[in-house]
Amino acid sequence: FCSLQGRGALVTGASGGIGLAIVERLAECGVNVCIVARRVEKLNELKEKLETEYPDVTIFPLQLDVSKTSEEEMLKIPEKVPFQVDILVNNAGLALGTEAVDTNSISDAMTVVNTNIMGVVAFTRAFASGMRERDRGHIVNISSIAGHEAYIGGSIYCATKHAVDAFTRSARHDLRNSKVRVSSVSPGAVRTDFTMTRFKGDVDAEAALYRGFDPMIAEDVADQVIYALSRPMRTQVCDIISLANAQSAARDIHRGD
Ligand code: 8X3
Repeated sequence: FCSLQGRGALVTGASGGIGLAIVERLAECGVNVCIVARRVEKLNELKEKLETEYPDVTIFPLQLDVSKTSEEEMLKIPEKVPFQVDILVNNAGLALGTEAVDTNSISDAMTVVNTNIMGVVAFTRAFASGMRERDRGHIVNISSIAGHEAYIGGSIYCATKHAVDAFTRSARHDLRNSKVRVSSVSPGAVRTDFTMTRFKGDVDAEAALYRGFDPMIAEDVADQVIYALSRPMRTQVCDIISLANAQSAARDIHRGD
């Protein structure tokens, strides 16, 4: 199942949630991983933990905030990584608030747009050129069911994930004349710190969203990423859409209480 040993990957948003689970699964598969996040302490801890657990694997921490990185610096990242990156997982993303379009915060919206869209654009630009040159590579964008649906209070987040979906499909067009593959993974309800960030620390709102059903966990999404990466070269997984068992749409959830 896991035929990825010895390869090199870069995962953004690697310090927690789905990103962390992806890094752990990649390391378990023998993949060297460049782990990118804004918080460097978490990255150093993760490096130590995974290199102890998987002595044959190199974990390379890279502290970076896309919104504060120049184009020149972005394009230099591939040279900084001590192994060739042929797997790029654009995972970093967030939602901030659930306000309606007439009351939401423009600065929060800018942060979400920058991370969710510009992060994907910038990392893809930085790594896709080398992938094309080597005629080898796989870009996996972590999207969301919000890339396929729009729901109350989700305007900015849903807009950014629709953008990720369109960008992923255009990238597949642009790279069709190379062996570089482009996939997205679009999960519904997964329980991670994501929702606490979205609700800005409102514990009750977080608990209410996950009340009475069994959400997916980060490892479920990591398995989907490994599935897409480990298909034979002739196959390009386009998008994996998944929902929690009790979910039939982003905000249609059967709660058994
Ligand atoms: C987050 C999942 O359902 O809140 O990507 O859009 S959802």
